[in-house]
Amino acid sequence: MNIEDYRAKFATLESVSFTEGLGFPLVHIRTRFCEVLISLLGGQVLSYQPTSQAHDLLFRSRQAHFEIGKGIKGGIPVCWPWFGEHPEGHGMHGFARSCVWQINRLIEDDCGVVEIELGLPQPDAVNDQWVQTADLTLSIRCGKWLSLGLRTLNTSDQPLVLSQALHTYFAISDISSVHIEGLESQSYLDKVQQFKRCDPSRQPIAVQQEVDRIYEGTAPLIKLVDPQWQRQIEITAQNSASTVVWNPWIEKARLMADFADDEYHSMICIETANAASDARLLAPGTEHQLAVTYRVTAL
Ligand code: TA6
Repeated sequence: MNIEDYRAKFATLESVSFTEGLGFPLVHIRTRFCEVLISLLGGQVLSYQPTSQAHDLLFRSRQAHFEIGKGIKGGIPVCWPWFGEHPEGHGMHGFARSCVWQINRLIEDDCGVVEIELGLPQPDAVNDQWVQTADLTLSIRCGKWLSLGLRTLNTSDQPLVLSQALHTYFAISDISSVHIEGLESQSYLDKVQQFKRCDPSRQPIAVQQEVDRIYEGTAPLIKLVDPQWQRQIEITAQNSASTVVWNPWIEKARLMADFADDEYHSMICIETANAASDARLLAPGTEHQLAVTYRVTAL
């Protein structure tokens, strides 16, 4: 469907509009609770700002690329059907983040909460790196809170090994003044040290250098505390026992064409994942849903 088809199909929803921003369909949602921007390229939430808040929850690079085959640096990229490097060199974080998704369903409930379900066109039809068949949908619930559910159904007759993440880029006042609570007791694999397994820090995480870690066995509730913006974001995960924390810091930021040199100050990724030993095995005909809710509260 093209943008005119979506406009016609969802014409009765006053809180939803469509534009062709940056060459791809964008869905704008504006309700009494929040404003949300979703790109069909990547099936990616780019912006979520509750009406009660002065700042967006999500960061997006001013140098982000909007091209089929490339990920958009910011918002909530979907890493699927693998997280990180592919063992046979098929590129980072799978291909779902760089394909154009379709809208399966879009409704506004009686309370004014908008729910949209996106679907990835048959993966085997969009990418020759993928020989398996699976259905992938992303449900996004836009209200006072933002909830996402990424559901994979193995439609093949072979078991499916799935690793994935909702690679969320949070906007922050400054990297020097935020910290993360809820990961103090977890060991982690440190990508900066060739995935060395490191002991728990026993204290909240404050970032003062490049951080690229897969925390293992993580608890469902993690908090991103930002005293300067007087807010904290509660991240509540379901069906995830691994969490990735990433800030590229100075040198890595300079190496990325789609990320400005100074932007490491204003973002941190906290990614709800099924990564490393938390990868899942889906028997034929079975499904798995990775889910997360983001809730902002005042400090
Ligand atoms: O999730 C963390 C990470 O895997 C980092 O290692 C870093 O490279 C980042 O994702 C961004 O990856 P990208 O392919 O979007 O540049």
